[in-house]
Amino acid sequence: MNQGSVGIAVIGTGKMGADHVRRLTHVTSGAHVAAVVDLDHARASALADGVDGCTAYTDPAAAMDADGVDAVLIASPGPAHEQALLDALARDLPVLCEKPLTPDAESALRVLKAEQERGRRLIQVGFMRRFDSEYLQLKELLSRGELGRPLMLHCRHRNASVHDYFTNEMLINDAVVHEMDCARWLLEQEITAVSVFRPTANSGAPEGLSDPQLVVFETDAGALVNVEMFATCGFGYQVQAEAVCEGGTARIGEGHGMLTNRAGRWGGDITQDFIGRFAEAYDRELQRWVDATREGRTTGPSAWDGYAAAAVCEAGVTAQATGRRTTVDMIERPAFYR
Ligand code: ISE
Repeated sequence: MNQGSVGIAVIGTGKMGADHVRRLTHVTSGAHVAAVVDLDHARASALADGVDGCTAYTDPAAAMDADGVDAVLIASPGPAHEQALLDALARDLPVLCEKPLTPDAESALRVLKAEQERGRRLIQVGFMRRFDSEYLQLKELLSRGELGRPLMLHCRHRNASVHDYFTNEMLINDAVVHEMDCARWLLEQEITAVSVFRPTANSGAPEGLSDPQLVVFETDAGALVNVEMFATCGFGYQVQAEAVCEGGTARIGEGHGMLTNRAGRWGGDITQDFIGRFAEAYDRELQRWVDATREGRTTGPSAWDGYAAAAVCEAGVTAQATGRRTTVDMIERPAFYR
């Protein structure tokens, strides 16, 4: 590491990758972007030009082999993740991989196997909600047990809009996947079955997308989690959760920012996308990853969490397509990830 600063190769320079390059350059301490990678060389070069000492590549493996690259941040589309993860593991490089770990459980298992063969954890999965201050508060409250056993979680996940190419499967794999991870993490329970219900579709949704959808998870300890997933609500980005426990309830995500009174009305702003809503969570996530990497450790959501989410997504997509309650097919958690 150059004077203790972690040199990072950022793979993928779309919305998320570009935002992480900005963050690593201007917000995170102890790290710098040494390389950016994109199949679109012009896009990677334009980004690299704005960062001192950063080189643009089109091949992830070439960037990983470059002098001064100590760690990898994967923000490319999901289907490209497996190869990039295996390349990073083969080079013993710590990785922060945006979700999904990989697009399906079978490929996620290959990644788990490769990581276990290295003999130590190297992968952190980018489930950023685990770093959001409100989610952390809720987690802390549930862990202290003051409210008693959690029985239900009510979740709402609303996007203002989505691209025209957004599909029903993406609604599960791209969006509801966050609730799968949060439910597992908050409740410390595994999801065992998924059901999906579709009310009358919003006529403003892209062709072929049935939106909103109501997704229900059952857990191995008997809790129920319901998720209102509304990807085209039109008014903004909202992520809310309420835990219902034996001794009380706790709710987060109300977005109590500044409230104004004006012309006979009161109100406030609604964030418009996840980059804004979870800005602070992304900052904390990256800082913790860099700090752990500098100490030679890997923390945060693991490849196991990425695999578990992929397995639940598979059940979710089947439940959505068939209209039937679908059980989750998962391997036993290996001792390595306990
Ligand atoms: C997007 O890919 C994300 O990861 C966001 O966090 C999520 O809220 C959004 O629905 C997804 O499309």
